[in-house]
Amino acid sequence: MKTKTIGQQLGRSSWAEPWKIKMVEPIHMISRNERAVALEKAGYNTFLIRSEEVYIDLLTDSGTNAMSDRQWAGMMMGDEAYAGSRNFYHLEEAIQEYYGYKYVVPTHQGRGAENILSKIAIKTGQFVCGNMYFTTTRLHQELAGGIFTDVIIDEAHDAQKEHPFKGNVDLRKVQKLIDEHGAASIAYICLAATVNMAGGQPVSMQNARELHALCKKYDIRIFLDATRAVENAFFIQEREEGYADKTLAQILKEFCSYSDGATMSAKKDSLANIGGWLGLNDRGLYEEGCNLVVVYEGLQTYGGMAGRDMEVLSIGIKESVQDDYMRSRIGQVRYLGELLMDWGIPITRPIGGHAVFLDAQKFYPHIPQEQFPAQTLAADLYLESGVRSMERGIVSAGRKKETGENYHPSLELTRLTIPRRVYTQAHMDIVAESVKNLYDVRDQKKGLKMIFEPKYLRFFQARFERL
Ligand code: PLI
Repeated sequence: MKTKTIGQQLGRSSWAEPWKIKMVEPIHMISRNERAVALEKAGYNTFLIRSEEVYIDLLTDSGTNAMSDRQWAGMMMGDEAYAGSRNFYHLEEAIQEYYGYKYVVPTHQGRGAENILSKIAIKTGQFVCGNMYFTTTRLHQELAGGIFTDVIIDEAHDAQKEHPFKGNVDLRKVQKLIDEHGAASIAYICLAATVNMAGGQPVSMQNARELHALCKKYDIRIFLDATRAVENAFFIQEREEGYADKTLAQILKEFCSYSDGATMSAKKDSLANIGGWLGLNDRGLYEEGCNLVVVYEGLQTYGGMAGRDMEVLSIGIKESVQDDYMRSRIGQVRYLGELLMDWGIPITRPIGGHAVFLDAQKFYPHIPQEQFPAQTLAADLYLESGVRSMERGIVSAGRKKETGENYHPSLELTRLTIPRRVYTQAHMDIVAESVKNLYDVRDQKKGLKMIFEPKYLRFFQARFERL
């Protein structure tokens, strides 16, 4: 693995953001007693805590980005016509230019695109291969009658294993499925870049290229989950032979060229607070997508977004592929991760793109997975410090569609997700110190019991009690 530190790439010893702050939003910390009340009221689920009760909010990087002055200016240029808004055409042009897809169906956010793609591209009983699952993505695939099959490399299931491209697809797993069931049994490959549930781990260009060649041979389509594909491009530039001198924009375009289309949650990479799209190269599929977008999202020229949202997005796409921006983005995530590693705190390795994932099974070895160690860790971190994180383990994994049994994922993680352009290095210091303080008293902590479980995506609304 060719690794240069962020500082080395910049020719200096540290990294810094290529922007300065123009507007601030006050935050404050409520008392420990108040946090204890808030946590109990929220059923020990950090999704159910009010934002005002949070000090540093690392729940998610989704829709939590700070916009640039250009994006705020773009908001004033919203064309709020019901049909044919000029902002849609700006967005369409930006997607065509930077992601390379011919046709664009706008949606209110990523899962809107997942719903439409699943409905138009999956027949009941078909397999949908993925490089690990994502919660909303798998649910839409299953609701459309698909059978999700994990084809990520084995290394991804071990939080401690070092691998430069832990998000890679194991082509032998795809080939085996083809050999056993035939290519027609596979609806498509859902290729996520970078892999959220594996710890923000990237896919290499070589892997995408080889997957494309394999799928072409058998006439199987590949749809990219492009939600964090620019972050993926950064890792290719940093780690893969032949890409150090290419721009992120060039890498992104090549990466996308190995797919037939993409679903996008623009609330992440694209530096917006809302939005999504489905990109397609096939005219027939696009027409089917247009049929459904008017049922679930809105007209094919707004798909649930206001004109101003689409303008913000088209500007955000251009800002997201700026190399110096992305270096500082990943640099901040790495800064936090390295502090934690220096203190011997177990995290998923290598440090990924959008978040630092605490390895909850190693953090709380005395709490069995049935007692939700990652959920417990998220609750305890909030209680001790006001820092909000999120469970990415057995609660998020949910139940098997066929048997109703719990999945038992090998990864039991608590995610410290870094919003883009929002927090400073000093905030990262506070977060690291908070985790360290909790780590020092980890033996005293007890697990949780689930007392309410919703039917779908239970991690959002489930409630717990302290054991
Ligand atoms: O939250 P949406 O509907 O805009 O996007 C769904 C979605 C799809 N793919 C991936 C990889 C995601 O990470 C994703 C949403 N992620 C959230 C909300 C997160 O906190 O990670």
